[in-house]
Formats: sequence, C-alpha cells, structure tokens
Amino acid sequence: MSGCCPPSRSAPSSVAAADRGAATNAEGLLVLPGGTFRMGTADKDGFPEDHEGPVREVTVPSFAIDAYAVTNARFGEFVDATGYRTEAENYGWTYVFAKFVPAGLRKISPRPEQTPWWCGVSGAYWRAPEGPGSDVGESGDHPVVHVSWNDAVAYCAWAGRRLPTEVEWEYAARGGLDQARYPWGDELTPGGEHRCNIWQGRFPVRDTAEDGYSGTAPVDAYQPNGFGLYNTSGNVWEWCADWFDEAQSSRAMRGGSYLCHDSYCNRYRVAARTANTPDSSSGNLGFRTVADV
Ligand SMILES: [Ca+2]
Ligand SMILES: [Ca+2]
Repeated sequence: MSGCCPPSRSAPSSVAAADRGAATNAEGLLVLPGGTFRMGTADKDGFPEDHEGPVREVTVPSFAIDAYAVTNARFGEFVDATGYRTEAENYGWTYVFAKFVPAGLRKISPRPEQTPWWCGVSGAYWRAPEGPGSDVGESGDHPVVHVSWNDAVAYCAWAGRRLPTEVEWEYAARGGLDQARYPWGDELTPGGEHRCNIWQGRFPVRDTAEDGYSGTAPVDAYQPNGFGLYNTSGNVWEWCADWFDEAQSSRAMRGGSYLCHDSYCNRYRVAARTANTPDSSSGNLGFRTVADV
C-alpha cells in the first residue's frame, strides 16, 4: 500500500501508535528502535518442551512491523494481483474448528485422533474459511487464515516484506515491558476487562465469547500494546521466519489464538511458542509482516 492511499478500516492507522511514542513509516508499519530485552520465560505455567526458556538478554536492531495481522482484504489484493493459489487450495482441504463446520460437512470430514475438534474440510480455504458456501463477506478487516508458512512467505515477497524472526516478534509483542506475562502486563483481565480474543468456558465444548468474539475478531480489536501492536496475543497464531528447533521440520508460530484456554493451552502468554510444518494451514493461523529500516 502506498503512502497516499486513503486509510481503510483494515489499514494501519498511525494515531494509536503515535500516541504511544512509536513512529510509523510511509507504508504504515510501526518503526521500532532496536534495543536489548529479556526474551523467554521461566514461568511455572510455561511449557518446557516448547523451549520457552531460559530467560536471556537479546539485542535486536531497529525494524518495522505491522501493527496488525494481514487482513482478508489485503491478502485478497495479493491474490487478485498475482493469481496466487494457496496450499489449502492445492491440497484441496484445510483444518476448520469443528463447531464452525456445517453439520452435514462435519460428518464426512476426517478428524485427527489427538485433536478431534479439528475437521479436515475439503474445499475450505482463506476465502471460504468454513468450507464451500462460506465466505469472508463482511470480514475484510479480520486476519486472513488458512495460510501456510509458504503462503505467508509468498505474500511477503509480493509486498516487499518478510516474516518476523521470533526475536523481533517477541520484542514487538512485549511492547517495552520487561518479562510481563502478556503484552499489557501480568494480569489476564485487568479490572475485569478483556484484552485479547481467546476462549472462555469449557474447551472445546462451549465458548461463551465473553471477550466479544467466537472465532476471529477484527485485527484492530482491543487496545494495542505499548508499541502500538494489536492482537499479538490471541485472535490468530502468527507465523515467524524461524525453524522451531534443530529438527528444521516445522516453523515457529507465536501468540496463540481464539481457541486458547487456560485449561489446556495458555499459549497466549507472550513468551509462548509452538510450531507447524510449513505447508500446514488452519482457521486460527495467520501472520503479520516486518521490513528492514
Ligand atoms: Ca473469544
Ligand atoms: Ca495473534
């Protein structure tokens, strides 16, 4: 997007960030001055097998990052301009949370044994996120989902961007706070206020959506963090550039999603991480981009 385009609801607004002292560049990205921060966590509620720790000092050079996850509207511009076909389209299916799948389709869609709340839905992809007949309709300002790591990298190549490293992602998501559990502090709902889009109720049976959303929320929902980033925690998982570990088979994802609940996956903590293979996609996985400065 060029600097002279009128802002839309899905385009970054410099106002919120400027109020907090972070500058935006001509493309609307937040320019973060480099710095040294304490990465990782020793949180007793963390997952040691995810290698969230140890806490270590890391220095990151300046970079620019999206305030928001890439939206359906923006991904649509990429697809319209290039004719790109996502891996969900090429494979012919992607994972949709079972409750969102129409009953008839749910019956015939295979489910993984370990995570039976996912259905592998034929014909689902980013523009038909709940299967054939569904569409993104009014959700142009929601994060694009059902994009693989490879799809995200293709988008970045078109947009002149790249995926954030985990160092960059965590530095940005921390918003200047030292070792806080969440991007806004240590309390999940300070003063009873919801600050991110996760799951309330009993997973995976009932989501009361007390935070206002069942499924994705607009990318600019809730308050931004101290650097002006929105929804790093919750809403959708975000692909990072890095391999997850030495095996080099899966790529790192950060931030958790609208399906996260304390009872089984508190990975909306800012130090939390998980992984997926670069050709995987699902209805709770998207990305944001960065650029060098
Ligand atoms: Ca929610
Ligand atoms: Ca997120």
